[in-house]
This record gives sequence, C-alpha cells and structure tokens, in this order.
Amino acid sequence: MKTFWKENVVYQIYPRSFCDSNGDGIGDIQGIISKLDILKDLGVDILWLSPVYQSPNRDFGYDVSDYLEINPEYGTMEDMDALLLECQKKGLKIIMDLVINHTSDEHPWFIKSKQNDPIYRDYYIWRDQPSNWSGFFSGTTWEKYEDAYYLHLFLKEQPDLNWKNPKVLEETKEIMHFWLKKGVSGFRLDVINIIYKTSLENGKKHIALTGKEHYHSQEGCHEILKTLRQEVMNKYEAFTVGETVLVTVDQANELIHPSRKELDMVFSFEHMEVDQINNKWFKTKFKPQKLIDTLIKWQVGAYWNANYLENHDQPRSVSRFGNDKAYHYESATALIAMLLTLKGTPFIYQGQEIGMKNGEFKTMEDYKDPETHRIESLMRKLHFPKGLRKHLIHKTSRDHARMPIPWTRQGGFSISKPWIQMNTRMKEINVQSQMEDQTSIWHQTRTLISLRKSYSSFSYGSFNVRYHQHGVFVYERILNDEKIEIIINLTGMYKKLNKMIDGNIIWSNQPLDIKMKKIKPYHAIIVKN
Ligand code: TEU
Ligand code: CA
Repeated sequence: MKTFWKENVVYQIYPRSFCDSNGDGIGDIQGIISKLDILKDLGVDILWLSPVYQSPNRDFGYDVSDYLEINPEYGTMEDMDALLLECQKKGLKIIMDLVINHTSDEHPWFIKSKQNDPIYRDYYIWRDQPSNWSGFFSGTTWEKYEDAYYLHLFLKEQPDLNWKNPKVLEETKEIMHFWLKKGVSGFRLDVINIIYKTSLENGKKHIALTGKEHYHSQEGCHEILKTLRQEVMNKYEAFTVGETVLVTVDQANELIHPSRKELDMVFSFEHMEVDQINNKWFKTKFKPQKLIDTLIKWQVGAYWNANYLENHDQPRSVSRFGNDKAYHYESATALIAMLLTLKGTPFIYQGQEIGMKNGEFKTMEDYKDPETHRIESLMRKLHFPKGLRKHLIHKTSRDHARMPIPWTRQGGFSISKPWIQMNTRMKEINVQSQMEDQTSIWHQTRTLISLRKSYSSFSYGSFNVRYHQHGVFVYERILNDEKIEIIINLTGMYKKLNKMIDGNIIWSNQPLDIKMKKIKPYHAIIVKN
C-alpha cells in the first residue's frame, strides 16, 4: 500500500540555528519561510520542526510552557500559519516535535501543581521521599519543593507528566487535534517510550539511568499510544515517529508493527552507540564495520526504519563516521548515499546536505547546551583532569549539531552575532557556494534524493546484504524486476571489491572505471542491474 511517509524524504530543522530573519542572532520561522524554495529545490518533502512552542529555553524548546503558543524568539502564530500556508503551496509537509514526557516548570499546569491545586497536583509525579533514580543528564531525578519531591528525568526545569492521570491524556489529545487541524502532517514524539512510570520504587543500580526498568517501554505506554492512534491520528492523513531511547529491535516492532496500531516508525539509538563504551560521553575509536553491522541488524529485523545519521542531539556524522579533513566531500557523500538508499524513511538533519562538520568550541563558555554543562560540572566534581574533560566534552557535545547554517561564504545566518558560534570552514561549507558548484555535497544530495524517487525499490524494495566486511558494505534493493546494488566503502583506504561491478552505474561519488578491482576511500557507487 502506497504510504506518503514511506516514500518521502524528511528534513529536520532546528529553528534556532536555521536562519535569522530579524537580526537578533536567533533563527526564526520567517527565516525558515525564506529558505523554503531552496529546500524544495533540494528535493525534500517533509520538514520536522524541533519545538517552536512557548518555552523558557532551558533545554532550547524541549521544555514547553505553552503547546498552543509560539515562542516569541521564533515568531508568532501568524508566522506559523504563514509557514504552513507556504509549505502547502510548495507541496511541502510539516511535522511538529511533541514533547509530552514532561513540560517546562513554567507551564501553568506545573505552577498550579506546585500550589497543590486539586486538579493539577496529579498532572505531575510527586513523592514524599526521593527514590534512587538517576537522570538522562546525570544526577538525581527528584527535586524538592516544599514538603515533597517531584520527578524530572531530564532537567529539574522539565518536570515529568503523570501519564497515569487520564486528564494528561485528554490534554494531549487536544494539543494534537489543534496542530493537526492546522494542517501538520504528524509528530515526532520526544522520548515517547519512557512516558509511563509503572512504579516509582528504587531501581537496580546502573552506571546511568538507575530506575529505568520502571518506565522503559512499559505496557501502560503501549495503551496510551493505542488510544492516541485510535482517537486522534487515525482521523487525519498524518504519521508519528517516536524517539525511543534504549529500544531493541523487538521493542521497536512492538511499537511500529501495523498490527499494534501504535506508532508508524521510531528512531532507534543502537547505531548511535557503536562508538561509545558504556555511556555516550566515553567514546571509543569508531569502527565502520560496527556501524554497518548494526545498521544491517535493524534493516533486517525492524518492520520499518526511520534512518538517520545525525540530529540536534548528535555530533556531525561526517566528523564522527567519516573524515572531515582528508575526505570531507567523499565521506559526506558516501554517508548520505547510504542514508538515502537503505530501507526505511530517510531523515536528513539541517546542514548534513552541505557536509556541516563538528565545531571548535575552545572554552566552556562557547558551549550553550545545558546537558554539556551539567556533564562537565559532574566530571569536574569527579576530579577529571581539565584536558580530559575538554576532550570528552568536545567529542560528544550536542552543540556540534546546533551551529548555525551558513547560507553564504560570509555566513548569511544573521546580520548580528549568532546565539552560538558559526562553523570555521564556512568559506567552503555553505549553501550558496555548494549550490553554485555542480559537484558539491549539496548537489550530490539533491541528485541522490531525485534518484531515490526514480526507483520505487528504494521505498518499497527488499533489503539484501551482499557483502559486509572490512568497512565495505554492499547491499541490494529489489522490487519486482528492478534490482539496484549499492556499494559503500566507509573507510579511508582502497578496498578490493568482492566481485566485478556488473550493470549500469547510475551514480558514483567519485570517478571510476568498470574494470577496476579496487574501490577508493569513501567510494559510494549505485549500480542498476
Ligand atoms: O532526547 C532524548 C535523549 O535521551 C537523548 O537523545 C538526549 O539527547 C540526551 O543526550 C541523552 O543523553 C530528547 C531530545 O531530542 C533532546 O533534545 C532533549 O534534551 C530531551 O529529549 C529532553 O526533552
Ligand atoms: Ca531571529
């Protein structure tokens, strides 16, 4: 059955860092509107907006204080309506980022809850004594207020909603109807598989996330998702993609298989953990083969995949999984080719199409991400040497993904000082130069998106791995009599091919001759058999 979200390419926008239209150094909705023609030209179909709702910005919008109002830093509801209208005119869809595990501590619900309001007290999770849980940003998950403690799995300014309270479900249904009636095409659901806390008792001690067994992928969560699907989503031409932390292939299938009637797809994290020891802040040397094997596991095991290699929480993929110095163009285009030819819906993160790389960030003042600062102060408390702290923070900080998009060689993001530093190599890594250069990463991304749409085996075909060793990944996509082979060398070395290339080469990121027995560093080739 034809499904638009299985055929479309999604582009994630982090509004704060996309484009500033009014000269305050902060990206905004009018800035997005001004770039829609470029996004349309690139060929993407759906725009996922990271939160633009009212928020005190403790976690840059993932702490919502009013789901039905726009943060004035990003514009007005009229601007949002204008964006929706412009997108409709251009054949673009929009999905919103719905953060319903928690709100901001400045949400009116929480203010009343703190005042023991009989209706709102139980919108949140209160306890007389804290349990031993630890949070996603390290430290305790309980904050004392007057004679009780409230739960926050993230910042203390992000109190967790009480999903055992049916009123919370009713409020959420209204919020979803509000945005769907405005014409959005669905939602990315923030940490959606941890919203239901079965118990608040002490958990088994872990190095991180003690207590997770009480809230991770609980039955109560499945029930909520079935209700939201049945009573809201099914009434619209819209889809959901859940951000599901710690999820296994089986747990993902329990959320997305059509028979479950819960979510349409989920972002998994296993491939985002291939270069870490036991925690995202302790990175190991990246091994391409481990990424390939993990992707294969999910390509084969998951009913459907939401494929991504970077987002607003992750370092830039060309720096993390490629080589942003010696093979910047080659590795960026090889990674994008893989993203756009795997089975599943591809999610491109803003800047990935021009090979945005990690930033410099010389001092802690350069970092703006609250998680980064919390982790650095924890490392300081644990007496990590300064050099080690600097190194570990630089490897993983979410701020690499939050540097403003350079639209021109001079920057072009804002006429003022941006809220966070620009990328140092913006002279070559900027949209304007790359749109003018037919051989750029931007143009290769545009070509690959167009190629993806020319062959339905990319959307609906099977995934068959043909070879996957020594960092070389060869797989086929087959639908009826259409068979396409994709060859990716994810290493910086020449590699022997396991067999001759036979067929019509429809794309390659580097020159090649068909008789060649070796492929080049970060060589990506697409062959129609
Ligand atoms: O992130 C959830 C999450 O657990 C991680 O992806 C997070 O980035 C953190 O690094 C855990 O180590 C979602 C949002 O994507 C993130 O931006 C928010 O900060 C978080 O939830 C809270 O809303
Ligand atoms: Ca602005």
